[in-house]
Amino acid sequence: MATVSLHEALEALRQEITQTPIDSEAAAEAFRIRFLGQRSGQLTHLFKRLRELPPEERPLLGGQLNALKRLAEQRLEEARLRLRPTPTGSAEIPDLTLPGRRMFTGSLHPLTQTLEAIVRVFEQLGFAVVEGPEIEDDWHNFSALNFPPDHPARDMQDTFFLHQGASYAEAVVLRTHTSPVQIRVMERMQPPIRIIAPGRVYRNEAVSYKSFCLFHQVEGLYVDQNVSMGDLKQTLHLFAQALFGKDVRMRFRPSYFPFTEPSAEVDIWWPLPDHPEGGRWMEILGCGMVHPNVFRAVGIDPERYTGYAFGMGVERIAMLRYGIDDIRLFYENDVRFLEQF
Ligand code: 2NL
Repeated sequence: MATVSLHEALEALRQEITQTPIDSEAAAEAFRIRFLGQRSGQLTHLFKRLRELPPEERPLLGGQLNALKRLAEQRLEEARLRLRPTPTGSAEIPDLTLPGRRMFTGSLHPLTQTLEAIVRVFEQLGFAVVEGPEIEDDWHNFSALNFPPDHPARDMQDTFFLHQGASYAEAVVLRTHTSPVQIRVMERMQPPIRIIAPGRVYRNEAVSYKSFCLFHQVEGLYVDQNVSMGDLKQTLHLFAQALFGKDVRMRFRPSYFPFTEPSAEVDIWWPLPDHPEGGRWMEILGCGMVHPNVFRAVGIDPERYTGYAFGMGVERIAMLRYGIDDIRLFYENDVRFLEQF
Protein backbone atom coordinates (compact mmCIF):
# COMPACT_ATOMS: atom_id res chain seq x y z
CA MET A 1 0.00 0.00 0.00
CA ALA A 2 2.67 2.45 1.17
CA THR A 3 4.98 1.27 -1.69
CA VAL A 4 2.40 2.02 -4.37
CA SER A 5 1.63 5.48 -3.05
CA LEU A 6 5.35 6.27 -2.68
CA HIS A 7 5.93 5.16 -6.28
CA GLU A 8 2.98 7.26 -7.40
CA ALA A 9 4.18 10.27 -5.40
CA LEU A 10 7.65 9.92 -7.02
CA GLU A 11 6.19 9.84 -10.54
CA ALA A 12 3.95 12.85 -9.82
CA LEU A 13 6.96 14.74 -8.45
CA ARG A 14 9.03 13.91 -11.55
CA GLN A 15 6.26 15.43 -13.69
CA GLU A 16 6.22 18.56 -11.57
CA ILE A 17 10.00 18.97 -11.48
CA THR A 18 10.32 18.66 -15.27
CA GLN A 19 7.33 20.84 -16.12
CA THR A 20 7.44 23.74 -13.63
CA PRO A 21 8.60 26.80 -15.59
CA ILE A 22 11.53 28.82 -14.16
CA ASP A 23 11.44 32.21 -15.89
CA SER A 24 12.63 34.61 -13.23
CA GLU A 25 14.96 34.73 -10.26
CA ALA A 26 11.94 34.69 -7.93
CA ALA A 27 10.59 31.59 -9.72
CA ALA A 28 14.01 29.92 -9.29
CA GLU A 29 13.98 30.56 -5.55
CA ALA A 30 10.40 29.31 -5.25
CA PHE A 31 11.42 26.18 -7.21
CA ARG A 32 14.35 25.55 -4.84
CA ILE A 33 12.20 25.89 -1.72
CA ARG A 34 9.35 23.82 -3.12
CA PHE A 35 11.42 20.81 -4.26
CA LEU A 36 14.80 21.02 -2.52
CA GLY A 37 14.00 22.92 0.70
CA GLN A 38 15.69 21.29 3.76
CA ARG A 39 12.66 21.64 5.99
CA SER A 40 9.60 21.10 3.84
CA GLY A 41 10.84 20.51 0.29
CA GLN A 42 8.92 17.78 -1.54
CA LEU A 43 12.07 15.70 -2.19
CA THR A 44 13.12 15.95 1.48
CA HIS A 45 9.62 14.83 2.37
CA LEU A 46 9.82 11.74 0.13
CA PHE A 47 13.30 10.87 1.46
CA LYS A 48 11.79 10.81 4.95
CA ARG A 49 9.02 8.50 3.73
CA LEU A 50 11.58 5.86 2.63
CA ARG A 51 11.27 4.51 6.19
CA GLU A 52 7.74 3.35 5.36
CA LEU A 53 9.25 0.77 2.99
CA PRO A 54 10.62 -2.60 3.95
CA PRO A 55 14.45 -2.32 4.16
CA GLU A 56 15.06 -4.39 0.98
CA GLU A 57 12.98 -1.99 -1.18
CA ARG A 58 14.66 1.15 0.10
CA PRO A 59 17.83 1.15 -2.11
CA LEU A 60 15.88 1.05 -5.40
CA LEU A 61 13.51 3.86 -4.53
CA GLY A 62 16.27 5.78 -2.75
CA GLY A 63 18.31 5.64 -6.00
CA GLN A 64 15.37 6.93 -8.01
CA LEU A 65 14.83 9.74 -5.48
CA ASN A 66 18.52 10.71 -5.70
CA ALA A 67 18.28 10.83 -9.51
CA LEU A 68 15.23 13.08 -9.21
CA LYS A 69 17.04 15.34 -6.77
CA ARG A 70 19.93 15.70 -9.27
CA LEU A 71 17.41 16.53 -11.99
CA ALA A 72 15.88 19.30 -9.83
CA GLU A 73 19.37 20.64 -9.04
CA GLN A 74 20.29 20.61 -12.74
CA ARG A 75 17.17 22.53 -13.72
CA LEU A 76 17.92 25.09 -11.03
CA GLU A 77 21.56 25.48 -12.10
CA GLU A 78 20.54 25.88 -15.76
CA ALA A 79 17.93 28.52 -14.82
CA ARG A 80 20.41 30.48 -12.70
CA LEU A 81 22.92 30.61 -15.56
CA ARG A 82 20.19 31.67 -17.95
CA LEU A 83 18.78 34.36 -15.62
CA ARG A 84 22.09 35.71 -14.28
CA PRO A 85 22.18 39.55 -14.59
CA THR A 86 24.30 40.71 -17.54
CA PRO A 87 26.43 43.88 -17.79
CA THR A 88 23.62 45.52 -19.77
CA GLY A 89 21.17 44.98 -16.90
CA SER A 90 18.99 42.72 -19.03
CA ALA A 91 18.37 39.13 -18.02
CA GLU A 92 19.25 38.01 -21.56
CA ILE A 93 22.70 36.66 -22.24
CA PRO A 94 24.03 39.31 -24.67
CA ASP A 95 24.32 38.41 -28.35
CA LEU A 96 28.09 38.36 -28.72
CA THR A 97 27.84 38.40 -32.52
CA LEU A 98 26.32 41.92 -32.55
CA PRO A 99 28.60 44.66 -33.91
CA GLY A 100 30.05 47.04 -31.32
CA ARG A 101 28.30 50.29 -30.50
CA ARG A 102 29.85 53.32 -32.23
CA MET A 103 31.18 55.92 -29.83
CA PHE A 104 30.60 59.62 -30.59
CA THR A 105 34.10 61.04 -30.74
CA GLY A 106 33.25 64.63 -31.73
CA SER A 107 33.52 66.17 -35.18
CA LEU A 108 34.64 69.34 -36.90
CA HIS A 109 32.27 72.32 -36.82
CA PRO A 110 30.09 72.48 -39.98
CA LEU A 111 31.70 75.83 -40.86
CA THR A 112 35.18 74.32 -40.56
CA GLN A 113 34.14 71.39 -42.75
CA THR A 114 32.67 73.72 -45.39
CA LEU A 115 35.62 76.11 -45.31
CA GLU A 116 38.06 73.20 -45.66
CA ALA A 117 36.07 71.76 -48.58
CA ILE A 118 36.17 75.14 -50.39
CA VAL A 119 39.88 75.67 -49.71
CA ARG A 120 40.71 72.11 -50.89
CA VAL A 121 39.16 72.73 -54.32
CA PHE A 122 41.23 75.86 -54.95
CA GLU A 123 44.40 74.29 -53.59
CA GLN A 124 43.98 71.54 -56.18
CA LEU A 125 43.67 74.25 -58.84
CA GLY A 126 47.04 75.71 -57.79
CA PHE A 127 45.98 78.52 -55.44
CA ALA A 128 48.15 79.22 -52.37
CA VAL A 129 46.39 79.83 -49.03
CA VAL A 130 47.23 83.08 -47.21
CA GLU A 131 46.00 84.57 -43.95
CA GLY A 132 46.25 88.02 -42.43
CA PRO A 133 45.20 90.15 -39.45
CA GLU A 134 41.56 90.61 -38.37
CA ILE A 135 42.31 94.17 -37.25
CA GLU A 136 42.99 96.35 -40.27
CA ASP A 137 43.71 99.96 -41.17
CA ASP A 138 41.57 102.01 -43.52
CA TRP A 139 44.05 101.65 -46.37
CA HIS A 140 44.01 97.85 -46.61
CA ASN A 141 40.31 97.38 -45.82
CA PHE A 142 38.87 100.28 -47.90
CA SER A 143 41.08 102.81 -49.69
CA ALA A 144 43.36 100.43 -51.62
CA LEU A 145 40.18 98.62 -52.74
CA ASN A 146 38.84 101.72 -54.49
CA PHE A 147 36.18 102.56 -51.91
CA PRO A 148 35.41 106.29 -52.22
CA PRO A 149 35.79 108.33 -48.96
CA ASP A 150 32.01 108.60 -48.55
CA HIS A 151 31.15 104.97 -49.32
CA PRO A 152 28.40 103.65 -46.96
CA ALA A 153 30.53 100.61 -45.93
CA ARG A 154 32.79 103.10 -44.11
CA ASP A 155 29.81 104.02 -41.92
CA MET A 156 29.57 103.14 -38.21
CA GLN A 157 26.36 101.30 -39.05
CA ASP A 158 28.25 98.82 -41.23
CA THR A 159 31.75 98.58 -39.78
CA PHE A 160 33.15 98.01 -36.27
CA PHE A 161 35.64 100.78 -35.52
CA LEU A 162 38.44 100.25 -32.99
CA HIS A 163 39.79 103.74 -33.66
CA GLN A 164 38.32 106.57 -35.70
CA GLY A 165 40.99 109.24 -35.96
CA ALA A 166 40.70 112.76 -37.34
CA SER A 167 39.89 111.58 -40.89
CA TYR A 168 38.65 108.37 -42.52
CA ALA A 169 42.25 107.51 -43.52
CA GLU A 170 43.25 107.04 -39.86
CA ALA A 171 40.53 104.53 -39.04
CA VAL A 172 41.34 101.13 -37.49
CA VAL A 173 38.59 98.56 -38.04
CA LEU A 174 37.67 94.90 -37.72
CA ARG A 175 38.12 93.76 -41.33
CA THR A 176 34.82 93.61 -43.21
CA HIS A 177 36.17 91.16 -45.83
CA THR A 178 39.41 89.21 -46.43
CA SER A 179 40.40 91.38 -49.43
CA PRO A 180 43.00 93.28 -47.29
CA VAL A 181 44.97 90.00 -47.07
CA GLN A 182 45.22 90.03 -50.87
CA ILE A 183 46.12 93.75 -50.92
CA ARG A 184 49.02 92.92 -48.57
CA VAL A 185 50.23 90.13 -50.89
CA MET A 186 50.05 92.37 -54.00
CA GLU A 187 51.96 95.12 -52.17
CA ARG A 188 54.83 92.72 -51.56
CA MET A 189 55.06 90.73 -54.77
CA GLN A 190 54.64 91.08 -58.52
CA PRO A 191 52.49 88.70 -60.64
CA PRO A 192 51.92 85.88 -61.25
CA ILE A 193 49.81 85.75 -58.08
CA ARG A 194 47.30 82.98 -57.42
CA ILE A 195 45.97 82.99 -53.85
CA ILE A 196 42.93 82.40 -51.70
CA ALA A 197 42.31 84.17 -48.40
CA PRO A 198 39.98 82.36 -45.96
CA GLY A 199 39.04 83.80 -42.60
CA ARG A 200 36.76 85.64 -40.20
CA VAL A 201 35.22 88.98 -41.08
CA TYR A 202 33.00 91.38 -39.12
CA ARG A 203 29.96 93.49 -40.00
CA ASN A 204 28.05 95.84 -37.72
CA GLU A 205 24.62 94.60 -38.83
CA ALA A 206 21.33 93.85 -37.11
CA VAL A 207 21.56 90.17 -36.10
CA SER A 208 18.85 87.99 -37.63
CA TYR A 209 18.36 84.52 -39.14
CA LYS A 210 20.25 85.69 -42.23
CA SER A 211 23.02 87.91 -40.91
CA PHE A 212 25.37 87.79 -37.97
CA CYS A 213 27.98 90.27 -36.65
CA LEU A 214 30.77 87.95 -37.74
CA PHE A 215 31.03 85.41 -40.53
CA HIS A 216 33.60 83.65 -42.71
CA GLN A 217 34.77 84.41 -46.21
CA VAL A 218 36.94 82.78 -48.81
CA GLU A 219 38.27 85.26 -51.35
CA GLY A 220 40.37 84.36 -54.38
CA LEU A 221 42.71 86.36 -56.61
CA TYR A 222 44.53 85.51 -59.82
CA VAL A 223 46.80 88.13 -61.44
CA ASP A 224 48.97 87.56 -64.50
CA GLN A 225 49.31 88.68 -68.11
CA ASN A 226 46.18 87.97 -70.19
CA VAL A 227 43.93 86.75 -67.39
CA SER A 228 40.38 86.91 -68.75
CA MET A 229 36.78 86.70 -67.63
CA GLY A 230 36.73 83.31 -69.42
CA ASP A 231 39.41 82.05 -67.02
CA LEU A 232 37.27 83.26 -64.13
CA LYS A 233 34.17 81.47 -65.42
CA GLN A 234 36.02 78.21 -65.97
CA THR A 235 37.60 78.25 -62.51
CA LEU A 236 34.30 79.04 -60.77
CA HIS A 237 32.50 76.36 -62.78
CA LEU A 238 35.08 73.76 -61.69
CA PHE A 239 34.58 74.96 -58.12
CA ALA A 240 30.78 74.69 -58.31
CA GLN A 241 31.06 71.19 -59.81
CA ALA A 242 33.39 70.07 -57.02
CA LEU A 243 31.04 71.32 -54.30
CA PHE A 244 27.58 70.76 -55.78
CA GLY A 245 28.10 67.96 -58.35
CA LYS A 246 29.10 67.52 -62.01
CA ASP A 247 25.64 68.51 -63.31
CA VAL A 248 25.47 71.86 -61.50
CA ARG A 249 23.80 74.69 -63.48
CA MET A 250 25.36 78.10 -63.03
CA ARG A 251 24.70 81.66 -64.21
CA PHE A 252 26.52 85.02 -64.05
CA ARG A 253 24.50 88.19 -63.36
CA PRO A 254 25.97 91.69 -63.80
CA SER A 255 26.63 93.38 -60.47
CA TYR A 256 28.72 96.12 -58.89
CA PHE A 257 31.68 96.19 -56.47
CA PRO A 258 34.07 99.17 -56.06
CA PHE A 259 37.11 96.84 -56.48
CA THR A 260 36.13 94.96 -59.67
CA GLU A 261 35.07 96.03 -63.15
CA PRO A 262 33.14 94.36 -64.66
CA SER A 263 31.53 92.68 -61.64
CA ALA A 264 29.16 89.72 -61.45
CA GLU A 265 27.20 87.62 -59.02
CA VAL A 266 27.06 83.86 -59.52
CA ASP A 267 23.95 81.78 -58.94
CA ILE A 268 23.52 78.02 -59.01
CA TRP A 269 20.25 76.22 -59.75
CA TRP A 270 18.90 74.58 -56.60
CA PRO A 271 16.29 71.89 -57.44
CA LEU A 272 13.29 71.86 -55.06
CA PRO A 273 10.66 69.14 -55.70
CA ASP A 274 7.83 71.14 -54.04
CA HIS A 275 8.61 74.41 -55.85
CA PRO A 276 6.30 75.47 -58.77
CA GLU A 277 9.35 76.03 -61.04
CA GLY A 278 11.07 72.86 -59.80
CA GLY A 279 13.76 74.87 -58.02
CA ARG A 280 15.30 78.32 -57.74
CA TRP A 281 18.50 80.25 -58.45
CA MET A 282 20.63 80.73 -55.33
CA GLU A 283 23.46 83.24 -55.12
CA ILE A 284 26.75 81.64 -54.03
CA LEU A 285 29.42 84.29 -54.66
CA GLY A 286 30.49 87.62 -56.15
CA CYS A 287 33.36 88.15 -58.57
CA GLY A 288 34.85 90.31 -61.29
CA MET A 289 37.97 91.62 -63.01
CA VAL A 290 40.28 93.51 -60.63
CA HIS A 291 39.72 97.28 -61.00
CA PRO A 292 42.75 99.17 -62.46
CA ASN A 293 42.66 101.53 -59.46
CA VAL A 294 43.31 98.56 -57.14
CA PHE A 295 46.39 97.61 -59.20
CA ARG A 296 47.64 101.21 -59.10
CA ALA A 297 47.16 101.32 -55.30
CA VAL A 298 49.44 98.28 -54.80
CA GLY A 299 52.06 99.12 -57.48
CA ILE A 300 51.06 96.63 -60.17
CA ASP A 301 50.94 97.98 -63.74
CA PRO A 302 47.33 97.71 -65.00
CA GLU A 303 48.55 98.10 -68.61
CA ARG A 304 50.64 94.96 -68.27
CA TYR A 305 48.55 92.78 -65.97
CA THR A 306 44.94 91.79 -65.57
CA GLY A 307 43.34 89.69 -62.87
CA TYR A 308 40.14 88.22 -61.58
CA ALA A 309 38.90 88.09 -57.99
CA PHE A 310 35.99 86.47 -56.22
CA GLY A 311 34.56 86.26 -52.73
CA MET A 312 32.05 83.98 -51.03
CA GLY A 313 30.43 83.67 -47.62
CA VAL A 314 31.17 80.30 -45.98
CA GLU A 315 27.99 80.45 -43.85
CA ARG A 316 25.85 80.95 -46.95
CA ILE A 317 27.34 77.90 -48.63
CA ALA A 318 27.14 75.78 -45.47
CA MET A 319 23.44 76.73 -45.09
CA LEU A 320 22.77 75.60 -48.68
CA ARG A 321 24.80 72.44 -48.29
CA TYR A 322 23.18 71.27 -45.04
CA GLY A 323 19.71 72.87 -45.38
CA ILE A 324 20.16 75.21 -42.38
CA ASP A 325 17.74 78.18 -42.21
CA ASP A 326 19.24 80.29 -39.41
CA ILE A 327 22.85 81.56 -39.45
CA ARG A 328 22.87 82.03 -35.66
CA LEU A 329 22.88 78.23 -35.14
CA PHE A 330 26.56 78.21 -36.20
CA TYR A 331 27.47 80.43 -33.24
CA GLU A 332 25.37 79.03 -30.40
CA ASN A 333 27.46 75.85 -29.94
CA ASP A 334 24.39 73.79 -29.00
CA VAL A 335 25.62 70.20 -28.92
CA ARG A 336 22.29 68.94 -30.29
CA PHE A 337 23.04 70.96 -33.43
CA LEU A 338 26.78 70.26 -33.62
CA GLU A 339 26.59 66.48 -33.14
CA GLN A 340 24.64 66.16 -36.40
CA PHE A 341 27.76 66.87 -38.43
C1 2NL B 1 31.02 88.77 -52.15
C2 2NL B 1 31.85 89.43 -53.19
C3 2NL B 1 34.09 89.79 -53.89
C4 2NL B 1 36.33 90.39 -54.42
C5 2NL B 1 35.39 89.95 -53.52
C6 2NL B 1 38.60 91.36 -54.48
C7 2NL B 1 39.79 91.46 -53.82
C8 2NL B 1 40.79 92.25 -54.32
C9 2NL B 1 40.59 92.91 -55.49
C10 2NL B 1 39.38 92.78 -56.12
CL1 2NL B 1 42.26 92.39 -53.51
N1 2NL B 1 38.41 92.03 -55.62
N2 2NL B 1 37.62 90.58 -53.96
C11 2NL B 1 35.93 90.66 -55.72
C12 2NL B 1 34.61 90.49 -56.09
C13 2NL B 1 33.68 90.06 -55.18
O1 2NL B 1 33.21 89.32 -52.94
O2 2NL B 1 29.85 88.73 -52.28
N3 2NL B 1 31.62 88.25 -51.09
C14 2NL B 1 30.93 87.62 -50.04
